[in-house]
Amino acid sequence: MSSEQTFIAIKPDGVQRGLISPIISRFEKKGYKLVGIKLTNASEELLKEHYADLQTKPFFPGLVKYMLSGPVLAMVWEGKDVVKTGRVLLGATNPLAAVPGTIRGDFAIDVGRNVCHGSDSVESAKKEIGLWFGKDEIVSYTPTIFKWIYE
Ligand code: DAT
Ligand code: MG
Repeated sequence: MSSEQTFIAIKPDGVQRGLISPIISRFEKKGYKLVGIKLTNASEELLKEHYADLQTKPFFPGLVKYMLSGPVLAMVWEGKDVVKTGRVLLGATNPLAAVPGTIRGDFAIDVGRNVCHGSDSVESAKKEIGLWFGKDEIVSYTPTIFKWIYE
């Protein structure tokens, strides 16, 4: 069993559009374990740090404004290969290029309203989890169904 963790967020458009339950459902049904969750209004400071690698991009101000436009559902999911596979569940950054069956492929059109975020590496997952969550907000438990999910 892997303890790899990733940071997954439902952006303000996803929250407003009532997409919290279908998005969580896909991670749950896959077999991943939810170990942290909170609905939060992110600060501008946090968002600028979260997207620090994009600060020189022309869309950066619009991206921060969008992320400030409402509450974000911040989550930490755990399991085998969850960073890479989590991004497969989300689909391509540009929803028009995202395959049907993925979250962005099914629920979004514009890249600036792509409803969800997922860490792109184990290293950025660690950074993002540390930014969005305190250590006491991450729980540890073993779901009893795990013997039916992992061999
Ligand atoms: P991802 O969210 O798939 O990791 P990213 O880290 O490259 O993609 O970009 C972060 C977010 O910035 C992305 O989810 C939506 C926005 N974004 C990326 N490229 C964009 C573009 N060309 N125009 C507008 N927004 C963009
Ligand atoms: Mg990214």
